[in-house]
Amino acid sequence: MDAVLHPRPRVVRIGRALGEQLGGERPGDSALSRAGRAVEEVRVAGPPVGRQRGGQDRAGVGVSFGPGQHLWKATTMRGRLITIEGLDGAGKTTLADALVPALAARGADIELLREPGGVELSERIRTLVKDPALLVDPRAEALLYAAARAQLCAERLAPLLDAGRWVLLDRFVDSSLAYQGAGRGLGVEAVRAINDFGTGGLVPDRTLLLRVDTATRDARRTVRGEAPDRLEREDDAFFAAIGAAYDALAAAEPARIRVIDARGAPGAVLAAALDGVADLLPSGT
Ligand code: ATM
Repeated sequence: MDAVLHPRPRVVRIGRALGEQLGGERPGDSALSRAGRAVEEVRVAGPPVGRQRGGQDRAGVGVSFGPGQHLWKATTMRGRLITIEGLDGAGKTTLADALVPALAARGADIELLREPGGVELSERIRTLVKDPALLVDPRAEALLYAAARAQLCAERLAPLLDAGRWVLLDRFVDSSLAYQGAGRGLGVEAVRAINDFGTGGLVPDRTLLLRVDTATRDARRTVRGEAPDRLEREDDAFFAAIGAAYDALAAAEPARIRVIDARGAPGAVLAAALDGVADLLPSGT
């Protein structure tokens, strides 16, 4: 999938040895051997490409010619992973509900998922981590979010992306980096490490970071009128640390993370979000 650390062409070749390097899949099992997969690209390459992505490069076929030189035959149209991030009250849900039909109208075969959640185990973990009656140590909290994410990746995300679908995901690893890494003070790199383990290193193609001021957040949460969950009971310093961490992540990865001013009306936020993913859309839309 293109949703990876190193945005290189997605290629897989025929040949048992190579197939095994690309995550252990045998040639006959490849997703491209199934019907209806579009071919994206043909090229010649030297050393194995995508090995570092492990099982993420399983779709496709190709031909190996000999030591160090291979015809990387075909790549498949892979799905896209778009994530939405931001503090509670930033308007993630409102944006997600509008963005799905807007992207579908522009040719994306898209599914909306949320974190923690999206599959049974992860939804149950969601109930646990939000429960104000539970004592949850910060490290346990980080591991619970990572476990929910690992299950979502294995059970739902990877199959959807492998099948060429788009996924709009309400929160992903950046939430853990900001909330557990910075908010809980566990350290961004420590939290990144457990999430790399959980996701196999999956990185979104694009992340839309909704930024709002505290007054706007408070007003929106008041309108919602819901009882605060376990995390929402934290103090201002907790959320200030999370906001600062999100800003630092965006500054470190400007190509992936697009910051959106989410103080405005839903239509304006949607327009900014569409602008933020325009380059990923099928051409001509
Ligand atoms: P939502 O209510 O935005 O879906 O998220 C659930 C809570 O879990 C949210 N709480 N607040 N405020 C953010 C928090 N969360 C983390 O702390 N770490 C994570 O990795 C994720 C995905 C969510």
